[in-house]
Parts: sequence; structure tokens; C-alpha cells
Amino acid sequence: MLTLYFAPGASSMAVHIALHEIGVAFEGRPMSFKSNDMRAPDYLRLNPEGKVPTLLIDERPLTEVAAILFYLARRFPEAGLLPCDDAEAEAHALSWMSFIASTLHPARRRGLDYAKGIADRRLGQGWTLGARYSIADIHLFRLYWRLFNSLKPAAGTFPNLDAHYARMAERPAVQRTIEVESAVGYELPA
Ligand SMILES: N[C@@H](CCC(=O)N[C@@H](CS)C(=O)NCC(=O)O)C(=O)O
Repeated sequence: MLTLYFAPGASSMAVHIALHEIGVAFEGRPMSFKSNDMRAPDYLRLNPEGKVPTLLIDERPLTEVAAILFYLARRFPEAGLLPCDDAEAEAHALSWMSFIASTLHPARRRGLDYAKGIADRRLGQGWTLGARYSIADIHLFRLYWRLFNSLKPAAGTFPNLDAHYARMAERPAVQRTIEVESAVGYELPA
């Protein structure tokens, strides 16, 4: 049994999208920033950092977006979210997700000037791994979705990321996730 603790629009959105891509049954547990749900003692026992996402795998907690995406892609290889047959391509997916978590995520808080160009140049045209869609695209999309909707970059600032965003927005799993999360309600700061 899989249980996802998520807050609408937060980092957990990436895991939410991946679960919809895979089509596996899961229980979603919405968490509220306003109600301080992430600071509740029961939740801190699952995720001592008090952050979302946490995925419960038969009651065992797994944290960190990159690790959860990796787990889901490996557990459900039929979804084709990771190039399991190619060590180098798989490592590139991990390289992207490390970059997203350690460089891009903190960059958002430092504003557009710092973030500008880093990911866009690295991305180029197409998916993060070139021709093949993967969990790294899901991770990147959530980060850019947040940046796009909070910092509102002028059109053309990030042409490659904009094209990637548009392709992701066409995916039913992305649309379903946004539908579910917006119905719960966004609480993220602007
Ligand atoms: N390194 C973590 C970051 C997760 C994260 O920053 N989550 C934020 C929401 S985007 C959070 O839950 N913050 C709760 C808080 O700061 O109270 C991951 O990749 O899973």
C-alpha cells in the first residue's frame, strides 16, 4: 500500500504526478501549511524535517523527492519512467535530479537573475535525457511550475523550460494532479 503525504503545489507535486503516470492505487493525505500539519509530532516521526513529500510504503516512510521518484520508477518499470537498461542514461537522470534538488530548488529563493539560464542552458530542446521522458522531467517540471507561477518570468526568459512546461502540461497525469491539488487548495506563499 502506498500513501502520499502532499501539499498542493509543493515539492510533493512531482511524486503525485509520477503516481498518476504509473496509474498505481495510492492514498493521498493532504497536508496544510496554514494548519502547521508538517510540524505535528506524528508527522515528524515519519519525516523529521517536517517537509513534504513523504511516501509510506506499507507504513515505512521514504522521504526526498528524488529518492521517491527513483523508487517508483524502479518498482514500476513498465511505466518507463527511468532507462533501467542503460546505466549511463540512468545516471544522467540522477544527475538532473541532484542538480534540481541541490542547485535549482534553492535558486528560486535567490530570484530570477541567479536562476536564469542555469537550467535552461542545461536542458536544451526536448526532454532532460534528450528523446526519452523520465522522472527527471517530472522533477524539473514541478520546480519550474512553481517558479513560473510565483516569479512569473517574462515570456522568452527561459525558452527551453517554457517549451518543456508546455509539453508536460499536455500530459494527462499532470492535468489530473493539478485538478486534484487545486481542488484541495493552494496555500504556498507567492
Ligand atoms: N529536499 C526535499 C525538499 C522538500 C521541501 O522543501 N518541501 C517543502 C515544500 S516545497 C516543505 O514541505 N516545507 C515545509 C516547511 O517548510 O514547513 C525534497 O526534495 O523532498
